[in-house]
Amino acid sequence: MSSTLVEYKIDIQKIREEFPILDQQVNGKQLVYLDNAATNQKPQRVVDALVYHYQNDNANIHRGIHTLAERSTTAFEETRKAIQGFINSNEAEEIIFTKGTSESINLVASSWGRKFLNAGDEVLISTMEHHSNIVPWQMICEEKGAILKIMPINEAGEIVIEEVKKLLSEKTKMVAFNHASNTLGTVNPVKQITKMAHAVGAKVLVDGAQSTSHLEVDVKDLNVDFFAFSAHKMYGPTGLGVLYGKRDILEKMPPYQGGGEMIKDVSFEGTTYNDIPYKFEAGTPDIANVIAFKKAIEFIEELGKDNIAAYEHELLIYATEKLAAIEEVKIVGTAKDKVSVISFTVEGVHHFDLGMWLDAKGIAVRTGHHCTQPLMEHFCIEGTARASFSVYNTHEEIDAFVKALKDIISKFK
Ligand code: 7TS
Repeated sequence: MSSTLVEYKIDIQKIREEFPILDQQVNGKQLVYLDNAATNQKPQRVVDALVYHYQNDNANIHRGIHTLAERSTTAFEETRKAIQGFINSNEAEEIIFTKGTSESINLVASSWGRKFLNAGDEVLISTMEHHSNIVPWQMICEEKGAILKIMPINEAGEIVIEEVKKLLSEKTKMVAFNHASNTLGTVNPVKQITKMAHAVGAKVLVDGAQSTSHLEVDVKDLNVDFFAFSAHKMYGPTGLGVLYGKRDILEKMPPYQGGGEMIKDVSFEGTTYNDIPYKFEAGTPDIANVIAFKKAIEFIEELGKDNIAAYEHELLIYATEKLAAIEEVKIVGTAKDKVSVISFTVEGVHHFDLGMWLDAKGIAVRTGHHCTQPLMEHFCIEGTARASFSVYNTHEEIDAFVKALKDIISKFK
């Protein structure tokens, strides 16, 4: 892992003022929230936007011509445009709203897979995928008689590129992998793997659930065919996600679900479907959350991805060094390039006990398999404890976490 410290401009006091939830006692102790890879906290402007929408503008979108419907529709579509800018897609129509990364991947596996996968075709995923980027592919492969293949990883938790080269062939139709691992923190070489996949004619889906709040994401530069992510992991509301897809591919895909909004004309004789993105947005979407999500994007853009990445990298290095110095701690995931996620095991202490004891001291970490059971199997472990940092975390919080961890370890000795 690179320890080069980059200059950043972060006014931590000002940032934390936007997150009143952080200022509370849990079990009689100051809350230290280090479960950001699961979901991070929402700045007040996101909460305010939700309340404002319901108090002032609430109406169903696209269908009404009255003023509230127009206001709601405009605000909803403004978020789509903001996301287009945020990930630098060609057009706002390439942005589809979903319930989250899971639904985005299910949409592609189900719609693209049903049309384009045939018996004997291969889908390539990696060892470090979240279940959301495994199970939908298993389901469609089973249905179509396609074969799921796995890109191996090394002991540091990095995809072995030499092995990927061997796995790719003209049979490979889809390569799906994460931009950053939720369990290991590994940042994967998206551009490199995408180039290799395209060279054999495969499409590429990148699960960006763990990258969009930490790293610069430019879908044009990455040249991926699909990019999936969740609002709630980037300071936005829960239950909302995005699927980016290249227009020419989305246009060839059949609808994912049927219902209102996704049609042009319906008769009992037959139905014509709407244009993208609406073809993939059946039913009333999560209007309020979409509108509030724009504020989360503004929050990230105001701080600047470079600043966020540099500050979080410093937190990562600081915490990694402190944890590595504890004899009983083993860090799982030591890739050169990581987002601010540290998984670890502690000799003699089960990760669930660790999570409970830390919670008793006000410290929130995640424990378990993190929905990456095949990855746990690779490392021959059942689970880990995981500390993950967002831009509002501080060095003092890491100190409190490390001190609590040391206290717990000494009790178990
Ligand atoms: N992919 C990755 C890499 C993830 O980290 C997650 C959620 C998902 C997909 C699914 O996202 P969703 O919004 O559809 O649920 N990861 C985690 C986690 O690490 N702990 O809780 C959720």
